[in-house]
Amino acid sequence: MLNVVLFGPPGSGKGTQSAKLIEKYGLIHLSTGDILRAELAAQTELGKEAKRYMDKGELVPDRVVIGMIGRKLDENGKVNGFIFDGFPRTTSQAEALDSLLKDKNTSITLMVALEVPHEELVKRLLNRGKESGRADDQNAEVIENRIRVYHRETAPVIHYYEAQHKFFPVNGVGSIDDIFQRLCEVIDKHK
Ligand code: B4P
Repeated sequence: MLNVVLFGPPGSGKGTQSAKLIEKYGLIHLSTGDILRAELAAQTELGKEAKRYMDKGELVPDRVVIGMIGRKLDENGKVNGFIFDGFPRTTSQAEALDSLLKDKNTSITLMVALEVPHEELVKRLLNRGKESGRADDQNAEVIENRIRVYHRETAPVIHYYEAQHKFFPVNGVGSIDDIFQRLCEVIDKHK
């Protein structure tokens, strides 16, 4: 199986590139952000709990997202592999993911991390906020908090994969197609 963690700060292009990668490699896309937004739209108890965190740009508690990913892995039995988009976002989530995959006799192949400067992230997210209606993209303070939370809680996940020699940074600035080519080169080399 090919199991890719697509990593990067908010607005780095994870969702955008995932859509292209799943098509090329025939993978299942698991985006915790998308799953949480679907729960929110369906007004489930989980969605209502998640909303309290997402609206402020904070991370949803580990137990909630780990449970969600566990259920999604169980729903998808025999597949080529997965793209994990926006997950893991904490070291505890990374440890839990390793253990969930081990139960299925598989593991993470590599982590590709999109690197984009701060100002570009803010610009992209505010732009998306104008069109998408996403509450967390419309408020500059919430965007800054998401980026702060990324540096404080999520960036340390890099060390987790670095220690396993599975971390590969990729320049996330440029055209969507150019960035896609860069990602494919890294994946093809290590799959
Ligand atoms: P996510 O849905 O994961 O949102 P994101 O990281 O902000 O966006 P993404 O990275 O997918 O967007 P993209 O760059 O593709 O998370 C939202 C919230 O959910 C979190 O704040 C948190 O509360 C919660 N959450 C999710 N997962 C969690 C977890 N595991 N644990 C705890 N909480 C969790 O796109 C951004 C914009 O840039 C788009 O408009 C796109 O068109 C544009 N863009 C992309 N590539 C570009 C390029 N090359 N040039 C110019 N623009 C580009």
